[in-house]
Amino acid sequence: MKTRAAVAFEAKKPLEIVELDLEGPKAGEVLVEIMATGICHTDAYTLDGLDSEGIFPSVLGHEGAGIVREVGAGVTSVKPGDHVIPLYTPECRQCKSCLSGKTNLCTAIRATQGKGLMPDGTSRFSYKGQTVFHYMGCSTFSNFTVLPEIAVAKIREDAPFDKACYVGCGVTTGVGAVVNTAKVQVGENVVVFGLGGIGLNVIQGARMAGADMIVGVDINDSKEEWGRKFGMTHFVNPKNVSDVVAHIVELTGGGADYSFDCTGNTTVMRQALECCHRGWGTSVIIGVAEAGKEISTRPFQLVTGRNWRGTAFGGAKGRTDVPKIVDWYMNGKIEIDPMITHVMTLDKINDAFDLMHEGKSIRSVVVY
Ligand code: NAD
Ligand code: AHE
Ligand code: ZN
Repeated sequence: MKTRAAVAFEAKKPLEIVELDLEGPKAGEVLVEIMATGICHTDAYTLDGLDSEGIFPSVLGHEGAGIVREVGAGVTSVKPGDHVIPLYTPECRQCKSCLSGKTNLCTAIRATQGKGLMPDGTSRFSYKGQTVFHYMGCSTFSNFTVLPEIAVAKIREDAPFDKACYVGCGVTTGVGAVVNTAKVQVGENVVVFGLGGIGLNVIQGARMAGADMIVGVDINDSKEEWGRKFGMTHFVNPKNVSDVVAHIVELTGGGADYSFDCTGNTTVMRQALECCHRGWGTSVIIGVAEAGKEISTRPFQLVTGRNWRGTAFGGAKGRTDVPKIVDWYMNGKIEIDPMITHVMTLDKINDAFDLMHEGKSIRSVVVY
């Protein structure tokens, strides 16, 4: 079949809207009509050529929601008509990682996914006879996409696609980092670096968990108002203080119980670790750093009890947790609507990247 898609033909070039050829689902795969997709900073990072796994030409996008239109042989967990969210972190429930109960990082298809291919080692997308690669196993910047059955979460049908799509990455990543990874407890102090589409979800996750102080840190002053809408109690612009770490340690009476990097900047990651409380503070890296970057700190920071860890997709097990997070939204436990600042059609998708780079959007959503 044909599908309209925004294709990343080359790094650092705008996406081009073209009609691609799409092969139907093979055994264990499903064809999904994407109804809406968010644009996450990770899409921009790959398009900007900063991703060591970046492959071109490819169909980016990993924060979508849609409807199953066709299923391949052997598919049993979803059927045509089901509403689903594509999962860049699948959940096979059979691999060593899934069975461990210790991680959400299913390894069933990670190797082919990282090469822009379906589990059988081929791509379903092509343009004028040339292969176009998948991205993060999702490729939601295409109106239709093919996904492994283990990489779709079935969600309730009354959830609006243009909001539910955000659960496909940003909401789950931010809220999940707080509740699944850090397991923030009532009364604890939280510091969030980077108040964008992810950081604001960390803030609302911390509010939901009953955190006491929720300190937001951003170099863009306009983010103060945004943070406060979702539960931030204090704001710090590092440009206005001489030493951001010392300032936060003072503000929190000794340091954060939990800090979160939502910037992808390795200097910020160090600050996030070092503003943690001596003896127990834990810093969670969410931000994705560009290829070649490394983190550093004095080992003394860890010797004296600070913990450094990371999280992907908020530690959420996709097929199990994503439907629950959609329920949280539908039941009013978490907010999504105000964070979606821009809605556009696919032909305007490059505007979403400009708005993000200019710090003018929280989330842009493309509706098909
Ligand atoms: P975004 O562009 O919406 O937000 C980034 C925010 O960081 C902006 O408000 C910006 O002003 C702020 N910022 C930039 N430099 C800063 C600095 N030096 N100090 C303080 N604040 C600074 O991006 P997003 O969509 O929220 O994504 C944030 C990061 O999370 C990206 O690196 C993205 O790739 C990553 N991410 C990771 C996961 C995961 O599973 N680990 C999932 C989604 C996104
Ligand atoms: N490809 C990059 C790493 C990118 C990365 O860390 N991705 C996150 C999700 S970001 C969503 O916006 C993730 O899930 N990581 C776990 C995984 O298995 O990819 C690189 O450095 O090569
Ligand atoms: Zn993302």
